Amino acid sequence: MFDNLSDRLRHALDGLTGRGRVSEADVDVALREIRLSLLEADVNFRVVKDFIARVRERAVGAEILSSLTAGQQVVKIVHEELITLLSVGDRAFRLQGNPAVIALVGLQGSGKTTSAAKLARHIVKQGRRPLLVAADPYRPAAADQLETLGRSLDIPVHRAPAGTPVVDIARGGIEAARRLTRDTVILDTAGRLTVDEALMAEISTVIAAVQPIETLLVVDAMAGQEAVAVAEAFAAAVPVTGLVLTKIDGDARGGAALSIASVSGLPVKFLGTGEKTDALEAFHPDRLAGRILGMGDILTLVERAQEVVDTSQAAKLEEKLRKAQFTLEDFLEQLQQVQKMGPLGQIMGMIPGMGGMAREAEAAVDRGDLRRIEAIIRSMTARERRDPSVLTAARRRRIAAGSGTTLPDVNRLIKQFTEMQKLMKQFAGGGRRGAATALLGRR
Ligand SMILES: Nc1nc2c(ncn2[C@@H]2O[C@H](COP(=O)(O)OP(=O)(O)OP(=O)(O)O)[C@@H](O)[C@H]2O)c(=O)[nH]1
Ligand SMILES: [Mg+2]
Repeated sequence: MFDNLSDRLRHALDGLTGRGRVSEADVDVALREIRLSLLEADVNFRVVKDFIARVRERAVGAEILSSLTAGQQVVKIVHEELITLLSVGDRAFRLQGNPAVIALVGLQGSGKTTSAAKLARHIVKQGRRPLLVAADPYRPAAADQLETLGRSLDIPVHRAPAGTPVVDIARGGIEAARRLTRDTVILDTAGRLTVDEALMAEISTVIAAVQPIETLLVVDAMAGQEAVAVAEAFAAAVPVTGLVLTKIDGDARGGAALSIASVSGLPVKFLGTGEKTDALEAFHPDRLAGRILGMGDILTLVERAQEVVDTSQAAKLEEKLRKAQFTLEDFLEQLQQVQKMGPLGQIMGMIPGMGGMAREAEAAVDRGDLRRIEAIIRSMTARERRDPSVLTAARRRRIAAGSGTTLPDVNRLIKQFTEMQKLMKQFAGGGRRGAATALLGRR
């Protein structure tokens, strides 16, 4: 979502860091470019105006411009002000109460049901025992959707017959949680196409009845400035405690994400970064600011890796690399681990200095390169995976047909893999660092 903005901001700042001395006029040129890129990213114009004014005030201070590192210092100021802009309100996510009640509210299609499941998964990791409650009495399909998600996560879902008043569903959910000794209730409420009185009245009745410790407003970041207006309308009617910004992975321009907290006064607590239930991140202003300015976000990357990488498996892999016993089977396993961490482009964007290459990786994924490799390996027998030297022309043709690829695709993969194996053998004994470099170099 922030690619374009990120490119432009970095370009504007390069103009400052790529020189010795920096004058007030240089700062103004950069600020003009920053202002335009923020506006083009659909950031609220008042927010942009204040932001630029704050950066300018701090940057043209005499001590800074006369210093030899003026350019870097201005970049630092932009980074800090970006963090300030995103740091509105209290972002703590509270889970007090027995059970702790969390309500998700928002317009239709904003991502409430998906986010309910994501949050449930998120808190299970913290050792909680959530119960999902389908508090949408209008569409049985809505409860079905939540039930499916709950089943996939092994988290129970409470639902009530169609037409049950929503307050009764919510209360029933809380009773069910006590009965089932679940310590957290996540209420997935119904949405409407636009903010209307009936929706607000219904939601405020439910909120008043069950007093959630967190009432999270789910907003679709793709809606741009409209999302900001929605947040203001909800906040006026119900005691919203925070925002979940969804579809951050989309191709909208990012303006909503950057201005919503500052305009609405509501803290962003979570970001939805994909359709799957693991695509939820706690919101960290410093990390997002770093990502936008191309400084990377190693912390989020490490967290994701820790979540998905099985450490015993990693140790086994290391051993295999060292002994040069790495097979196509292991390679497939690695591909899957990387994919579990999320879209490749997203991952690379978090590595400092890799922002630019992220696009290339994404293109490789779009071309289906990874999927093709996976399909090819899956179409092999266990023996073939362990020892590609048995792959005769006839077998390769069978694999191509079975994986929906072509013979040249299969040949290329095997050739690459064999070369990689050769390299690894050379490096075997040279320590795992050598082997790892060889591996990465061949990818
Ligand atoms: N790409 C992407 N898609 C998302 C994200 N969150 C939700 N979606 C998709 O958005 C669509 C709507 O999501 P739901 O969770 O059903 O939305 P809802 O608010 O519950 O919708 P109603 O119950 O109809 O009001 C689904 O197709 C989701 O897969 C996200 O963070 N990224
Ligand atoms: Mg829903």
